[in-house]
This record gives sequence, structure tokens and C-alpha cells, in this order.
Amino acid sequence: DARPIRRALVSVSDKTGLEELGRALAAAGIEILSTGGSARALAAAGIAVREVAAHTGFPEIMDGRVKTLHPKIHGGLLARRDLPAHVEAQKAHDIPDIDLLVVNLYPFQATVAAGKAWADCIENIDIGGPAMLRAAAKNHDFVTVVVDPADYAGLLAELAAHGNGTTPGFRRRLAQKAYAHTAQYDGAIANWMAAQDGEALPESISLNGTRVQMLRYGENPHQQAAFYRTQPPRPGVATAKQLQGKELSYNNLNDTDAAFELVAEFEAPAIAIIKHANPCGVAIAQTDGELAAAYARALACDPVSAFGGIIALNRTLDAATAEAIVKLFAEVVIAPAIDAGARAVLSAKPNVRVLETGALPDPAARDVVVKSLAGGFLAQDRDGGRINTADLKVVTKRSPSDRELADLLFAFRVAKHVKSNAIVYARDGATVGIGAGQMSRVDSSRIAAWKAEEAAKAAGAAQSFARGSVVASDAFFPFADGLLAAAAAGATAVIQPGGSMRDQDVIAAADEAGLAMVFTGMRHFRH
Ligand code: 93A
Repeated sequence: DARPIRRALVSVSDKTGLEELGRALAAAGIEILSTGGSARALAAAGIAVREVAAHTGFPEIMDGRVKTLHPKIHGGLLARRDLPAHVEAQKAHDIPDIDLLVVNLYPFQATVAAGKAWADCIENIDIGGPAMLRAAAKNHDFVTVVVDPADYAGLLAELAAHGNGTTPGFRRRLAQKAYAHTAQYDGAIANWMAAQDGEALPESISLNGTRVQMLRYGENPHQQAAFYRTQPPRPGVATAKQLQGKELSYNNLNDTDAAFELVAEFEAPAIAIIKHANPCGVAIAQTDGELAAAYARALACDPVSAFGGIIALNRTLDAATAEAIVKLFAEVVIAPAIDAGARAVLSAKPNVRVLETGALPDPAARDVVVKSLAGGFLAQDRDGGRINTADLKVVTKRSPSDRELADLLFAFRVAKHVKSNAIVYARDGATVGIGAGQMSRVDSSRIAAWKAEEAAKAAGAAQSFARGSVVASDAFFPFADGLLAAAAAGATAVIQPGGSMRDQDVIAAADEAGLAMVFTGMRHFRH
């Protein structure tokens, strides 16, 4: 029950594949109608084509703003061939059928991405194209609609298989694609206009995603999942090139994103090991040449959990660091660049997924973060907050030493990427104990201290790694108990937002324990 195609309308901004398509349609005896530029391109290739203006008897006007917006076009796309009244109207007004519509739209998103002026962007809002796409898609019982040059080959195969016709299922799939495309196109326009007016979170917002791939399953095997890329994408997981390894899973992608956003926080060379979206070790180095050593220090924080982890770097991965990484099983390695030596090392472990991004996500870039909930979704600005020395307020009698200060800032940046309640012990630019995702802050403190002890045991060290460390808390200590647990574990300095009703009690306890403590004035909850 294929429907034969006798007349096509072709109107495309992206002329990719146009010549081959036109030639095949003409060879199949299909009459081609076309708009100015598309008609010229087809004619130049020696393909028989009739101008839409000749077909309608109405010229393109207003710089092309009105070229296909004509009843003879829309009637030809919308007429139900099975309704006598529609067929009568076609006869009365001389409206021939249009059986196939091939349209792609003015490049609005590309114009915005190129940083063009307001007027250019406005002029690149396509009106006639979406109108035709929506009309043809509505009438998919009779009309075939193609919006993506990637579908030309499939169209030609369908025509060849069905005597120059298309089948209902084929037309319906393409109709769905056309509506998804026009919705996305209008969403991009609306979001751009909101952004021009400085509204990060406008009255209504459109989530523009294009599917990159279907995933084997979601967070669990009984859940379906897919990976979508937004426009324009921030550099990161969505723009990465996979150099080797098995297909990425939902959890891989989620964890890899967390890992890469974390290392992007640091100006110094940094390496992080992530499990279940929480770091189990992070370290920074003085120079790029010390990345392998930094990896060893990150690993020492929690060598048990690190097995099967995700490893992210904010520098080019070199052979020495890759050698260290492949000694333990890693699920994913992500870095802005992977040098030839490192590639050779990694290729010996073909299961490891290796991603190269070319760039780091800008930690200060504005972006909207979305989380769905029953009946809607929450949207917020990305947490682009970054604490520097100048933001700190010393609240204890003792001020932190320079070494403590550097570790405090490091630990607080790590804590921003640990699920709340987050407690992070750090020493000499490496985490030594991390407590994540507990309902009580004091539990996170205890877990972090216990982890520091376990790590020390595993390394054969005489005393807990928390001895002589500093500690960061993502939110204020509501009572002195969490802070005292940290002091008992051996931390000498504390960084926390402050702002509790009992700040004075907590400060007094810190003074009594001889701790240095700084307030950031900024909280970093993460859920
Ligand atoms: O300016 S429009 O919104 N007005 C129209 O009537 C119209 N009809 C088709 N843009 C219109 N188009 C678009 O022109 C198509 O969607 C396509 O992107 C482009 C093709 O123009 P040309 O064939 O002249 O290169």
C-alpha cells in the first residue's frame, strides 16, 4: 500500500546531497518544484526544475520572506486526496498535489553560534519552511516530508523498493521527525530571545536536545535511556571523541561528566577518580610532568573504591600517567588531549573507554541545570561559584598557614563536587578522606575520618592520613560535634561557609582545639 510520488517541492538552505537527490527524483519521473536558490542549484546541475514562482504565478517578494506562503503550495500539501470536497477545491482553484516535501530551514542556530548581529539572527528565522514542514507532516497519510539531508538515502531506497512510492510507516516516522525539528527550531529562537534580554530562566523554557545515541539501558537494566546533546554544547562529555573502548553506558556518562567538571575547577594540573558521581580521590600537581605522581596520591585516598572508577584530567594525558592508570581497572578515562604515548599504553587495554574532548568546560560559564520531578522540572543556574583567598574570613584566633590555606581552598573546591553532606580532608594538594552523601554532617565527618584511617592502613602508614590535614565542609557545621570529630581525626584547619545560628559555639570549639578556621560565605550543596 505504498503511495506513489509524482510531484516534489524542494526548498533547502543546506544544499548537501541536493544534486544526487534531484537527479534521482528526476530519473524517477518526479516533477520538481523549487525555490530560488535551490532551483538555481538544481538547474546548474542540469536537473529539470520548475520555480515555485512559476507554479504559483506569484513572485518571491520581500527579499524572499514570502516565497512559498501561497494557497497553491499549502493546498497542495494539505489536501486530503480521499475527501471529495478537498479534491473539488483543488480542481476549482487549480491546486496540484505535492506528494513529497524536502525542506531544511534557514540556519538560525548557526547564525547565533557565529555571533552575528540581532538583525541577521532575526532574518534567519525561517517562516515558510516550518509552515510547509508542519503542513506536510500533518498530511502524512498522503505526503512524505524530509527535513534532514541524512534521510535522502533512506528516501531513495524507499522509493526504489516501492515503485517510486512510500509506505505509511515510513511517512509517519518522517512526520514525527519534522515536528520534533520545528519544535526544536522554535525553542532555540525562544531561548535565544530570552538570553538576549538577560533572562537565564524565562517564563517558559525549551530543552533543545538532539539524540546522540540510544544507550543499552539507564541507571538500571530495566530502564530505557538515551544521550542527548544540547545546542550549543559546552565542551565536555557531549563533545568528546571516543578513541577506544566499549560503548559508554548511562552511568559512565553521568560519572564522566562529574569527573570532568571537577578537574575543570582547577588551574593547576589536576586528576580525579570518580565512583557513583562522587570523587574517591583528587590531587593537583605543580607541573604537568607530575601528573603520574598526582594520580598516585589521588589513588591513595581510597584505593579500594577506585577500582572500576572514572578518571579525569585537566591536562594532556601522558604515557607515564597512562601506565599508572592501566595498572588498576578503569572504566573511563577523559582528558582534553591524550598524547601518542598514552594512546599506545591505553590501547593494550581495549576495554577502557578513552575520551578526548579538545577543551575543558569553562567552570564559570553560565548554564541551566535541570532536574525532573513528578509533574515538572526544576531549573537553576549552574553552580559557578568559586572561592578564592580574598573571599575568606578568618574567624579563629589562629590564622591558617600558607600551606593550610592552599589545602583549604583545594578541599573546598573538591567539596563542591561531592554529594551533600560533603566532608573533605586534604593534605598537600590531595584528598585524604572524603565523606559523601550522608543525611547527617557528623556522619559524613566520621566516614571521611574513617576513610583516611583505612587509606593509611592500606598504605602501611603509622598514623591516619587525616593527621595534619585540613577539612572542608560544603555547608556550615550546625553544631560543634562535626568540627570536633574532624579535630579528633587530626585536622588542623577548617573551611566552611559559616552562617549557622551557633557559629559562635563552633568558633569557640575550634579555638579551644587550636584549629584555624575560615568562612567562605558560600555554600555548595549538591544532590
Ligand atoms: O523567508 S521564508 O520564511 N519565507 C518563505 O516563504 C519560505 N519558503 C521557503 N523562507 C522560506 N523558505 C526557506 O527558504 C526554506 O525553508 C529553505 O531553508 C530556504 C531555501 O531557499 P532557497 O531555495 O532560495 O535557497
